[in-house]
Amino acid sequence: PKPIRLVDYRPPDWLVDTVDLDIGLHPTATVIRARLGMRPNPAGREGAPIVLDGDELVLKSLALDGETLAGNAYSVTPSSLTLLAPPQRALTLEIETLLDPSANTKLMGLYRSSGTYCTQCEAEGFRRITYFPDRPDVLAVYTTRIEAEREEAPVLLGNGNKVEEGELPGTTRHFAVWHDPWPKPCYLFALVGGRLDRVGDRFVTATGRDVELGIYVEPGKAARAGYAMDALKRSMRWDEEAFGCEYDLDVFNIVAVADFNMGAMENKGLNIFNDKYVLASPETATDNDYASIEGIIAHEYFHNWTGNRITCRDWFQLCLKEGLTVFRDQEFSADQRSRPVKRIIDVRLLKAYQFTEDAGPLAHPVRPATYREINNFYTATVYEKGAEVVRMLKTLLGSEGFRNGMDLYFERHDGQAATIEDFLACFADATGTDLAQFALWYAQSGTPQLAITGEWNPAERSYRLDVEQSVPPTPGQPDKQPMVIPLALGLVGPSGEDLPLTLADGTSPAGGVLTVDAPRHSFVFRDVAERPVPSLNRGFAAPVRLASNLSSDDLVFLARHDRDPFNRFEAVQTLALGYLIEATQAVRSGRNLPEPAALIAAMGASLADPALDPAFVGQVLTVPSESDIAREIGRDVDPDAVYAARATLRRAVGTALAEPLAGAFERFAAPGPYSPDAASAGRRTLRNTCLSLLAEAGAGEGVARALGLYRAADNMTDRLQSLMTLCHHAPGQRAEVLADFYERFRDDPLVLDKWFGIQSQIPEPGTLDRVRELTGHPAFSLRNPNRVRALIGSFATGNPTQFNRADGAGYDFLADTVLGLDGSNPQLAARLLGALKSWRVLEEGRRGKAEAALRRIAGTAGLSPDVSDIVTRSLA
Ligand code: BAL
Ligand code: ZN
Repeated sequence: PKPIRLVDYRPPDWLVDTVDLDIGLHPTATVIRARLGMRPNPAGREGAPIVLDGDELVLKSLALDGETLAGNAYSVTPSSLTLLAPPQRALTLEIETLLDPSANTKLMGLYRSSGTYCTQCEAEGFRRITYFPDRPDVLAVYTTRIEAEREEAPVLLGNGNKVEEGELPGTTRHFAVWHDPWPKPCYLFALVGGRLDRVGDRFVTATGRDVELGIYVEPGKAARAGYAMDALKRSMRWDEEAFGCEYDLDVFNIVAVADFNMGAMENKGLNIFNDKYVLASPETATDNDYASIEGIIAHEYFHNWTGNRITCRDWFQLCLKEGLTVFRDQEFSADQRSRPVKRIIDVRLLKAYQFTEDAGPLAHPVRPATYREINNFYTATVYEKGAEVVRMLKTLLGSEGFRNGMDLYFERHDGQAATIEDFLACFADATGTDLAQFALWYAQSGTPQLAITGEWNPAERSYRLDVEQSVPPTPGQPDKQPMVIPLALGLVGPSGEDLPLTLADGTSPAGGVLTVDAPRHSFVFRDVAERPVPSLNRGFAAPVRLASNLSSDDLVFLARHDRDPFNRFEAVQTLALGYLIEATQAVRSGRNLPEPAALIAAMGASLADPALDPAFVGQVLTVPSESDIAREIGRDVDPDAVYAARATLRRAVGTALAEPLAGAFERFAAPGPYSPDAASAGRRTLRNTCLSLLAEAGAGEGVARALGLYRAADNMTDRLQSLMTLCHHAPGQRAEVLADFYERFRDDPLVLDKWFGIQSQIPEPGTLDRVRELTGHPAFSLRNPNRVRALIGSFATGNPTQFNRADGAGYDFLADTVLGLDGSNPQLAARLLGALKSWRVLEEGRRGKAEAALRRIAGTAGLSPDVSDIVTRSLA
């Protein structure tokens, strides 16, 4: 396909004001009758034809203002329906199409999941339901009549409010009519029909509107939807309080389905979810699952204002709704849980996914300027870096300025399809700030790097920071301009207190934030009587890589004393990464490994500090992942050496701190029955981290404790974590516990995913054969995205040594899977292929084998646009 370019944007030639749909659900022959009230767009081209998008549709009839159209009045291609010379006035188009939901394996458009009819229209799925101008800047009011067999689909749901329902006399069919008064783009259309159980509740909004809430799940699973409902109500209240956003319909429904390409979808008034992000019980869901459910329920709900009431003009603006909504859900979770720990978790994910993406061939700006397949841009860059950019706006403008900008955005653009320029203009206007240079965050890809040197001058009692910024070259962007980077910092004095930050001219940086907007700066602080240690990029306020002249002693000092908890954590991570990079080199060259004494001391001090939140300590004790180490090394990476270095460090920590680790494991045992709250979850994180270190070191009876925990567990967090520890560190026990786990949960698909995932991540040579064998397991299916991600996705992204086997067999397996899946579910196939995006950092032998696998895919005829786009960019 030809690239689509942002600069080519043109307003639509025709607008759609109303859409009336009449949908007759049938497993293989669903009939869609669409009546579109259209008119020429005054901002479009005069006399333009009506061009509608379509994909895999069968056109049954077409009428204009009630008259069937002659065959020569229109043309149909596999991707469009064109009315060649329509009258240039308001008109009504009636289109009848036929589709087969059961054959829709792409899970885009209307399909069936375990017999339930459901839809997914973002980004371009509505064109698989009817012919339509499938672009987000065409906003219409929808009325949807859904008809189905009562027996097959007693529940019929649509967008908006239900206005009518009834039986069809003399038949076995019934119907419901839903009307959504809010104009919306077609990507927010949804319908559901099925045999589902409902959990109901109510919510009274700030102005007293009574909203009926419903969560629909597969029969028998209603008891597992309680946490999602609670999270929904908390989200609705929070959005009123934090952003002044109130819900705007009488009904809000959520439906959980088992087969879903994404995590969830924010369709107006009818969110459809991957059931993984709705269903939870202590026995089946981990603490992380609960936290994800809370975050994703909030995310989709928050889209009601940031995404739905104000949508995107075109798909280049995807970050307008996604980056902003991720920022909002992160803030919500931070308010509901521990703010510092939430930030640590978010930054870990940002580095793992976004920094890695930004450093490889798939790097793209937060707002891309071109794409071939929009499905491939639902990325960590658009979502997570997009959220960081919004966070930086808040840091630079302050809470009040940020809120004023948001208020203006809602006021000015409600009901519109907006752009990033529109968004930034609201903040510029509300605060009188020039954001022209800041806008580069949306246009330039690559992770900016700050090189900072600090020097204390005792004679002048001053402290000088020399700051240099650079942005590395990325695909299509060899040269970069300097960015606006908020540098949040403190100068920590010898007693651990922050020293006053007074610049040479007597001013103090507002909120402790310096603005770095040139290639080089020197900041001089005066009245610094003692040598401070600078705490840089506090709270990870800017998503940048940082190199500084802090010594190992400085980092140990910050780990103990910094009042910014994020940087206390980060100091330990920086020490660990420094050690791991050196140790990896030592492994490769056969040298003795360095001693991690300073690092172990810093970890030990955290473990011993009773004032610290256990969840925080758990993070401190979690050393950087193999992919983090590989990314930091950046070239000529040998995954086996990385693994060996990391395992050596973990063994050293487990051995040296055996006693306090075992002590913490005992001390933080759960006082009562399971509760998913953040404090209880934090205790479990810490215990399980201690256990895993002990087991790795063969110390502190780690394996025996893990076995005990597995057997006694009353919750999935402990059961899964102990199972993982046993699978990795107690090969003798592995078969027995895996079989036990399978027998307990064989009928529970979401838990079975965990069973598949755990086996695919065992870091030893037999794993690829095991994964291959598991693809033949009766419970494995390429049709269920969760299952594919659990077994094959986690092998490719969560098992670096085995995926990156020196013989290339891991790459060949992935390539075979991608090619096998591409015909049925190209979106999922393209996602899996993304696992190869860092192939260029590998050492020569593996790099050659990875490239060969990519070239084999590239040379295959008939690739989907999704896979073709990823493979082409990966090889460019
Ligand atoms: N809009 C796609 C799913 C999400 O980001 O909410
Ligand atoms: Zn979203």
